[in-house]
Amino acid sequence: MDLSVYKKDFPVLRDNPNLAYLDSAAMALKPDCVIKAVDDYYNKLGVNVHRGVYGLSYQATDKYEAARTNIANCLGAEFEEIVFTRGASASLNLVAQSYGMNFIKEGDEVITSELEHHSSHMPWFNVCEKTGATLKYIPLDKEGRITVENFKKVLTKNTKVVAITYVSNVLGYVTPIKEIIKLAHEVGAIVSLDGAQAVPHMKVNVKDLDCDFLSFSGHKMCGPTGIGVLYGKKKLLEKMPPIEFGGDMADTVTKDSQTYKATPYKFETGTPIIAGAIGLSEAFNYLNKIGFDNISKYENELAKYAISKLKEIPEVIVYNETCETGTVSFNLKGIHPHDAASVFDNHGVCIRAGHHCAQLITSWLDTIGTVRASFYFYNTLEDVDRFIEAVKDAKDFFGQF
Ligand code: 7TS
Repeated sequence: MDLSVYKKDFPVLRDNPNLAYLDSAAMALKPDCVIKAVDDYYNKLGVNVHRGVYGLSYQATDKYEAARTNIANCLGAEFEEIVFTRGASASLNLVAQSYGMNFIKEGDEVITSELEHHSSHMPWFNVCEKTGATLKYIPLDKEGRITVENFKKVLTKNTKVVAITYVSNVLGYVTPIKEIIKLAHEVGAIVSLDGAQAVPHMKVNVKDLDCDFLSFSGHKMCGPTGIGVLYGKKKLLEKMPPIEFGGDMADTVTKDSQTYKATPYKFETGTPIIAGAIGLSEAFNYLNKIGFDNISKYENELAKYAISKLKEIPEVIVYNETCETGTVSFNLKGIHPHDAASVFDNHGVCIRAGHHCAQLITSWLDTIGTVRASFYFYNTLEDVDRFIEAVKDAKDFFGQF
């Protein structure tokens, strides 16, 4: 299977034919169809939704709400269960601020892991600090994975929330989430899933998973920046209070009282991210056409090829040899990841270096950071070869000192 034919759909790659863009875990590039969908909204509509009593505004509202319907269908969710946010971080914080601050109390337990991105773990650290609940960490296995066996060791009848990642942004491991959700539900806990690195790469169906919340960003799945989704089970969203107040979310307002619209609108204060939602819906259509199974298989083939080449270089430490997705984390012995990254730039290879906003796992790996190459379907074997040349060059360059 060769998905690199899709490379032609990306203006940045057409304009930079020698670029090896290996930083899709930070942000995916945007194909023509998504840019056009955003462009069309601004060119042909360009007005606010839910407010105007004129044709253009009705059309903009229809487009915006059609995006919600499409995204709900793609995830197996209901319309009312899709809240548009600024991104995964905003979605994860909404769950913690609304559900956590109102339904968690002293004596309760929240389970998370050292594999988390800061945006998954920190909101719950804050909730526990404020409420007196206890934050517990699933012990990782020797590779750094979350396992069902280790999850059972921290799960108790006091567990009220499990807040974990579906796919790690540093090691690319896939959490055995279905079994974990089942066990969490058996003790009455809810599961808030960080899907930022999962939804762009694999078919995710919330009904099949039975997760309570799922958060992700549009920009990591070929969508625009500034748009994200919080999926929440309707019965949970209905009982959760809003955390932001103002325009569009209010129902009736008097000097003595205020009431709010039903979900999802009570969580979307002010003018929404109209172009973002329309663009994200188009990104879902585009990825669905390529096929999520094809995407995950292809990017893992690229990662496996990269890992096999990296292992031929004795100075390289690979942290996630058994990774089943498209992410490779490594270091060159004795070389700071940021120093190594500077050499990559000279080769036209875009990668990320550092702690990747996941300091718990870089500490666990006993390093200050890693160099991370993250592949997507528009990458090619040639990109991997270019990347390996850059690794060799970095090794030779810093090896002189
Ligand atoms: N959760 C995970 C697992 C992530 O990888 C990221 C972003 C977030 C949450 C936050 O997403 P945002 O869109 O709100 O920023 N991760 C990365 C990364 O790995 N490199 O840059 C951003």
